[in-house]
Amino acid sequence: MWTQLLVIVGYYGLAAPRLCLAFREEPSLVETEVGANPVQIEVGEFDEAIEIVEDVVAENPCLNHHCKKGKVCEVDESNTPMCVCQDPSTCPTAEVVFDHVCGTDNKTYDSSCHFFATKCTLEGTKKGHKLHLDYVGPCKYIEPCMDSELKEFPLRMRDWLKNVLVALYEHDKDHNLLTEKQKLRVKKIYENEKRLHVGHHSLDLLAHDFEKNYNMYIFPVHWQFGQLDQHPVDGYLTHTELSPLRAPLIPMEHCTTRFFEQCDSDNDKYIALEEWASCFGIKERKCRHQNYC
Ligand SMILES: *[C@@H]1O[C@H](CO)[C@@H](O)[C@H](O)[C@H]1NC(C)=O
Ligand SMILES: [Ca+2]
Ligand SMILES: [Ca+2]
Repeated sequence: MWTQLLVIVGYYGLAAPRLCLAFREEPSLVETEVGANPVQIEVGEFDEAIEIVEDVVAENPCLNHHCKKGKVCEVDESNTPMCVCQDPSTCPTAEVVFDHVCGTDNKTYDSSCHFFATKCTLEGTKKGHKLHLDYVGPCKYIEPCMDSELKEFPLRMRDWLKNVLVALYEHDKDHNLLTEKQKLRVKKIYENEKRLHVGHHSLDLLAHDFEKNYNMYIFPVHWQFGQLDQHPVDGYLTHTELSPLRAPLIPMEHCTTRFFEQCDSDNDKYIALEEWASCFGIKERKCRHQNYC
């Protein structure tokens, strides 16, 4: 499965903004709506028009008011902006099955918009607190993950993370997916002739390679953590932060859920950098900021 997943990697890498947008529960900028405002687009040369824009901004306090996913901005009688739950029926209709998402309640939602709007209506309840976006696509039967399979999971995923990064590096000639500093680190892996190339490798070989070329795996593991740890950047992954990686993976890799559950070894619902590293067999190192590891 992980070999096929490389296709997604390209996808994951290139479409990362889409995935992030789809699953981020953090305040999404209302800027998109500003951009969509034809008054603004057409101003440009006309001074009068610019004044109109200022009026619009002054009149509509919602333009600069950010609401988190599942909420929309509305003004009350005193023209004060506030975030209220979005009515799910105002969500754009899902066009493809891929837009559907499965909640942790094992219910299929038309889109992530429908999901977050529904979650919002449950805010403050125990049910709402426990409800998360589980995975991409309609709910389906996911076969149980056996202990033996769970043991294989980090070996394959570690190899996959390394391949993801190398693939991103290769694509990066056109896109700026990696920073210069990151490129230098991946270049070392990419150019290392001892690198295990993409393919279906036996577990023995994967384990052997990890032992032999341990250093090649450190950066990919830390890099992925840094990619996910964004809201906020604090060395911990929440369920929402983990979502861009977890949600597309679950339908294809049935051990994903168990793996990340056991990765949270102290069971506090957060995956700390130390927990993450140790899940992948990376020894703890003395570095506070994962970007420099
Ligand atoms: C979740 O729903 C799917 C599709 O309706 C079903 O096949 C599956 O068995 C359900 N899973 C659980 C854990 O109830
Ligand atoms: Ca975080
Ligand atoms: Ca934890």
